[in-house]
Amino acid sequence: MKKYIVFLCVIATSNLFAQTQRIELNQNWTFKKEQDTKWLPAAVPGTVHTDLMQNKLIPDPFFGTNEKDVQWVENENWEYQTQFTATKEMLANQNIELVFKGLDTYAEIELNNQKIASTDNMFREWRYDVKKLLKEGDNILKIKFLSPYKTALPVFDKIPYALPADNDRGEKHTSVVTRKAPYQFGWDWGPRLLTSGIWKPVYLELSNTAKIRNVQIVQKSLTKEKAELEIRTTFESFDSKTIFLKVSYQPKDYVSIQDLRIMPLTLKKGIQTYISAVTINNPKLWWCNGLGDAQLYDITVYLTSTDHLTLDSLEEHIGLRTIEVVQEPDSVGKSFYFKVNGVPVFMKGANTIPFDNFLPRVTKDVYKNYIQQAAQSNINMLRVWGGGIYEDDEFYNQCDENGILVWQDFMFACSFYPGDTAFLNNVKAEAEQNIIRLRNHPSLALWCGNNEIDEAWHNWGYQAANKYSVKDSTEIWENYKALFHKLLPEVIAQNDSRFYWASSPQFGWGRPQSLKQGDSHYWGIWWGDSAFSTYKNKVGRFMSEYGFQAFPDKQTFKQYMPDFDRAFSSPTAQTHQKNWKGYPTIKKYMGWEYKIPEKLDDYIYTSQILQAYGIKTAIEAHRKAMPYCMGSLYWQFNDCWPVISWSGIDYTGRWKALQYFVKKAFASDLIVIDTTDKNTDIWIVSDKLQDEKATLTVRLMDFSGKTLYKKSTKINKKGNTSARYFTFNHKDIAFDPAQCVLQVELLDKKGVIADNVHYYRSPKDLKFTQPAIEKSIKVVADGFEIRLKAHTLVKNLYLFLPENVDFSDNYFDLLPNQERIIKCKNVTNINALEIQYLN
Ligand code: BMA
Repeated sequence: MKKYIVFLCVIATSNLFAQTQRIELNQNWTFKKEQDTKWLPAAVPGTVHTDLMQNKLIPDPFFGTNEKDVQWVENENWEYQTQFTATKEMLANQNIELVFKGLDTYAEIELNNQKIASTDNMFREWRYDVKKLLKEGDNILKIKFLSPYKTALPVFDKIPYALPADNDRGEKHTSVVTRKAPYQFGWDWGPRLLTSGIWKPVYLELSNTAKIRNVQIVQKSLTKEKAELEIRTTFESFDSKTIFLKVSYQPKDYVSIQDLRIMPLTLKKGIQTYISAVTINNPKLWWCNGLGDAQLYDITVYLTSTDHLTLDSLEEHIGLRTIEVVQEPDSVGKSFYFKVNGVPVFMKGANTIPFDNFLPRVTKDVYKNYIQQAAQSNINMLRVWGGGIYEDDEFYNQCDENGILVWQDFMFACSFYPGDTAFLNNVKAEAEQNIIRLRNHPSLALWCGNNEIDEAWHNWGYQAANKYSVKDSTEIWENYKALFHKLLPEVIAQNDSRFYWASSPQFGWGRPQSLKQGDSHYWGIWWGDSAFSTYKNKVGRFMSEYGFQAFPDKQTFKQYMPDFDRAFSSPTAQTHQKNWKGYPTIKKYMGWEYKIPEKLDDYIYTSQILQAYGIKTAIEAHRKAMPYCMGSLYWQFNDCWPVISWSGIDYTGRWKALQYFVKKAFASDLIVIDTTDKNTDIWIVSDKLQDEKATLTVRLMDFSGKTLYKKSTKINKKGNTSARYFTFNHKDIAFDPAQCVLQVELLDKKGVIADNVHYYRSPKDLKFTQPAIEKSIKVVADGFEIRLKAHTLVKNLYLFLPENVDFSDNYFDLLPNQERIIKCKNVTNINALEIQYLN
């Protein structure tokens, strides 16, 4: 986390201060197709697609069927150019580097008509010494982006066999040789949009005497009394002089510097690392969401001259915590869980994909918003899945602040890759840079080599389907091992101390091994057409993927897919569903549980409660099985464009029913209702670390609210445990399973701390009566309160507003005679409120 000095336009900078300066080169950019003559305005950071859109040369690729009309863009070369002024004072600096935080992907860079370099990896940062190339006055920086598809073809064509890459929708699957975000080549929830451009900041970095390259903060020990840290500062010096290295630390947001260590250094020219030690007394620990504060400390390293003039500084936010991945043999297989600060913690979370196809649109505010929504959903872990990008710093900053741990994949997914030296060296540099960039984040929990590649090779028939010769097949697997069993673990060991896991999952699909050890992706539901109830049996040690699709919000259809048709046959409907079995699978499962609606709006709504019901079943089964199972990460948290997908939050930021259900299913206290033909068992899962006294209330009622059975019991709820607390036998109670609902509540002195409901038949077999809903709306300080009540059951009551508003709850069951008050923020027109429910 370098501190940037941002100049909005290039201005003359004085050399009076010797401190390293960064001068953003984000102004005056123009672009054109290589063979065109007219230069057009461009935004940097940006992408060629967003520039073309801005200049009205292509339509919005996210709208209707436009995706297909913009495919030509990937086959062209694009030129970008800017002019900036360099002053005499700027040129007087000892070291001047031109820094690109990210170039997408095949770029040729020229400064003042002199070629500087070619690049070939979107995930790398590029730095060039340009002191000799700059001149006083006007300078011209030009970057030619070569077609990401065509440029890769000659490399691809040299490989004598087909490397699998099933999601790549190009004529040739060049994604396997291109270090570019895999999802951009097409995925089963994403369009094919091969962007080009300066997708991250570009600036000149001016330094004198010495500058910091990076800082590694290593926690040597952590006790209640003290944290011992080692600060490894790597810097480059341009002189042989004596300077000071100062390290300050303070709890984040403290105004005054708490501690400052000053060390004199004698510089040698070149790159060197200096290690200093810092002890923090009475440390406050960093905890993950739900278990305590995510306390951060600011550590700043300064290089100063002997007269205390700052030469360079770098600030990092760290958290003091321990984290372990525990794999101990047990009677079944081997455990797989995370211990944070010595405590086993059940990981509740989701898989993220990139937040847009046009990445520079994902601003700091967008990240903040999404990560805060994850925290509000009681999530304590997000997996940055290997088919996207190493996320922006802000993603990890927000995870640090919100106590969300990150399972970090390297960017390899569902494909095989070449093993030649050039490819491996490119990946090595990519891995080194990203490990160094991310390693000080307390949120970072583990490194994982790839998504599903090991599993695909051994168990999904990738090897068999391609009919490889023994020689080719051996080579492909040797290349796999060179990358994921050798190169990546070695680079990690050199630069970080975190746990490395070669592939997620270790085993998949609910095969016997996958339920006994390692992490597991369970796709028997959706891909294998098994019923939702199968989630209860297929519980492994750490469920890192499982999911089910639903339609996005109906307003998202209005905005991006107005001509979407209920038969799902229109070109728009075909464009916005990327999974070949998507529509029929949703319909098949819907038919098992619900009456299939005729109208599109009803279908959208039903698909959402279907998905929410399915994933709730999974999460409850996973948490109930703790400590056998210690993690549940559903697929998938978000979308990158408007689409029918597995996400809980759609592209426009609107919550599907799933996200409201997840929030409840991931709460610290969870009630799980488990039934057989004979009994109903009530389990409570508590993630709180301490035991608590509570009251458990069980009430079975018919749909008009008549109580058929009621029982209240005092319990001692065990901390960090799942246990059964109550059972009743069905034969003791007379009830019609098609017309009754079981309500279970857990109360402490202050009121309800958890609740859940259960039905003894599928929704399609329930005999509803038409409810009369009483509704009143009150204006409150930050929005509205909607009071709702009905004398008969209202199942899955859905509040809809065309605006993207924040409802405190939605898609909930309004029980007979129960009053619910729903808070609603960010609303301008509450009169547009609509209510929908299941009938
Ligand atoms: C998972 C992911 C993705 C995919 C999803 C849905 O296994 O890793 O590759 O999008 O399944 O099919």
